[in-house]
Amino acid sequence: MTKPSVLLTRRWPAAVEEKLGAQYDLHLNRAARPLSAEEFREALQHYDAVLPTVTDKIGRESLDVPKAHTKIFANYGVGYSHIDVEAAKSHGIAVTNTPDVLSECTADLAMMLLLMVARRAGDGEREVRSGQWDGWRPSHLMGTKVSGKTLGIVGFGRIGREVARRAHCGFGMEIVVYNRSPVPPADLAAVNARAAPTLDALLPDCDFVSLHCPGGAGAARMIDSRRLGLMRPGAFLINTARGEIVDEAALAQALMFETIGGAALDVFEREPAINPMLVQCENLVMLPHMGSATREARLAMGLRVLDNLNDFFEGKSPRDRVVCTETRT
Ligand code: 8YV
Repeated sequence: MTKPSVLLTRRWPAAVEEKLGAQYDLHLNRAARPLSAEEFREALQHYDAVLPTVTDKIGRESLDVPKAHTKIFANYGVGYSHIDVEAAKSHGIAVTNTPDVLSECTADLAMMLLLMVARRAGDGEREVRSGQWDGWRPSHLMGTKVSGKTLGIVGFGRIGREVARRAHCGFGMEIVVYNRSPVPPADLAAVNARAAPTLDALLPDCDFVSLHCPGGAGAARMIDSRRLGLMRPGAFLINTARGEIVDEAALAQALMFETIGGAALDVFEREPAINPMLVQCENLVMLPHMGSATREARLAMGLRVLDNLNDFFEGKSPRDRVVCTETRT
């Protein structure tokens, strides 16, 4: 039996590429850049499976082929707002993602950003490296205490829960949650959290707000200038979810006029482009989309993709199916 052909749109950790290569007819994109829409359309005519990442914008243009040969997009990552799932479905292409295996590392990074912005770690690091530090003084780089403060979690899925656990058990923070669907009381009780009825109700109650909801058109600019205005003066916004959730121009304005205390971002509206207004903001920490960037998580994500592919090509329903089409027999 011939092995299904599989295209990796970017290079993955070597151990995963090796495992994929042992089971599938593996093709690698050796260029260190994402595929263009034209290259993507070409790939759809040839490969049984295409394994994309967040840098592949799989919208109508990339899917504009009369008939796709590809049967599955097995995405390397939990978020899939870069894939037009309706268009994929109309071609009969199944879509899977990689939940669970990156939740802890992404939550660790969210906590790191929260601490960095509150305690001015970026300012301090820049000062030391540039040789500008002229010694200890009582009012030098004073930040904001984290322990015991109130943290608002927007989106109480796997990552949001891990952040709540760290913040509550490790830092004694009070947790307030806003989630689109009701959260079971036991899940709230696990971190002594209370649920806010709306996002607008959560924002004024929090010293820190951390975003953990899915991106996509439905969430676009959910945090806009009005909602930034509902945050406490001195409060901090943390985004490790998706860039489109925050109106960056409105955020830059809030940071410049110091209507909030600061922000920390791992994701951006037009990655890897950074809004030049954000670069001007001193009370902002920025990282290059590295929430899941640990050897452990990236390996586990790859193995999870492999699981999904194996299920799919064995005719079973993949465990992480987000778009359902009939499975291959
Ligand atoms: C991934 C992420 O590295 O999983 C996600 O949704 O944002 C990142 O942790 C990225 O998506 C890889 O494609």
